[in-house]
Amino acid sequence: MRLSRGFIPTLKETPNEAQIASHRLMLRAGLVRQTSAGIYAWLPLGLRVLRNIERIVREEQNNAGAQEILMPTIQPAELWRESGRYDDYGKEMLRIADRHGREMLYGPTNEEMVTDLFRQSVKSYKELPQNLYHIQWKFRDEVRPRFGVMRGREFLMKDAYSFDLDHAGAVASYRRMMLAYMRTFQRMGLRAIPMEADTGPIGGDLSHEFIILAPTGESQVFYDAAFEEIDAIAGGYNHDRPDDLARFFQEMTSHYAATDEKHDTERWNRVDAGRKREGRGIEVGHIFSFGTKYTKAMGVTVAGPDGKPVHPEMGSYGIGVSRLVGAVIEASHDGSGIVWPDSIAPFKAAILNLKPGDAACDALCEQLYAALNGNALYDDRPDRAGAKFADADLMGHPWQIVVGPRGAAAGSVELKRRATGEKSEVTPEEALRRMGQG
Ligand code: P5A
Repeated sequence: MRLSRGFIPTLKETPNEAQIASHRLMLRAGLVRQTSAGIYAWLPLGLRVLRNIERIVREEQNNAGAQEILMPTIQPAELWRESGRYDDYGKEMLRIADRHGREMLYGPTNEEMVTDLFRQSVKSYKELPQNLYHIQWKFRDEVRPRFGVMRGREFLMKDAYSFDLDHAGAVASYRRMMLAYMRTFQRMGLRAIPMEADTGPIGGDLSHEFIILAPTGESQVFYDAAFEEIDAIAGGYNHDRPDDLARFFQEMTSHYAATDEKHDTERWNRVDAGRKREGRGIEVGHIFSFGTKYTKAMGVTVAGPDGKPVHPEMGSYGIGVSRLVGAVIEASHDGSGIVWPDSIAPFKAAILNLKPGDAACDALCEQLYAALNGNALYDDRPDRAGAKFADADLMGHPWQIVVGPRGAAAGSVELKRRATGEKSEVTPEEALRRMGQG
């Protein structure tokens, strides 16, 4: 993308309404704009990040054996009457009527709808287990939408739903998703910690929140430093091996970790003083195992091995896809702007042409822009160098390639790594090679 033609409305001033760094930076770097309270439009730069997060989430869900579907945002009220949640959900649910006066709602989550889809098609235990997910917009009329996309009213969620014949199967599905989640967050450069949680309106008796640390987090968290050493990717856990899943789950649940809601001072006091860690946390995912809550309420059975009807056991597993954009920024920014992890950056590099119109600068920039094959934002604007440096830092591309007239004449560029600030004078080929693009 050429910045002179791009729709990337950056702001010099800090917007008044933004209280936390990620919200300020998302507005200033031109990622999103608010259209109503807690509702945002995603602009080109922000949408590229959102899509990158979706891609990682999707790859890890598929790897774990979940199958992607796409359910609608609008749901019929009857389904929610069946489960008993239509009234329970209260004012957070956006209720609407169609032209025939039928009660509908904008889905805050999809347990009922997926259970209904399952009920229509699955008849035998032989078709189990199943895990279905989608990445779809949700609406929750939050009392206090705030912090930009972190607590929005309309937000993008990945939600998966598992169906198993028995409790042992449901436990394996739960653990498989926990592993997929830890891998997902790690690939985004985040250290997430699973913490036991309340189940709220989703229900059930087993649930973990995935919390990442950031000073602006909504809850106080307490955890054992052992979590800082866990590597869900290098650990070599296989989703399909029950022993691996058991070993992984043991590792995730044997050390102390709790939010203030579930904090147990007695157990906390037993943690070695040198290993106690405390801070604020942001919930980026939440998984639930609720057995037969929905299959019973909605009368769903499959024929079991002995021919008798069985209520399948379910779990549901959520990731806050749009919230993650803010959460990653909270975890990775500095005084000059965003510092994107390579895996989700909107562009791999910014190419800064310090003298547009200079034949050598233009030619070299065009050459680099072509070599980066859609993965670069080319700052070809006729602005001063200072403004270009500031915008590139603000937008946070992992690499900056600075092309000035002196270097261009001599066949060199300046390559800067955004995360460390490290700069080097190299040939264009060497710059591409270092970026893993040569
Ligand atoms: C799990 C999947 C559920 O809804 N049903 C389907 C279960 N869980 S949850 O914890 O309520 O939400 C899952 C994740 O969605 C994100 N999230 C939000 N993101 C932005 N704005 C909001 N208002 C919001 N509410 C929830 C969180 O990351 C949460 O972990």
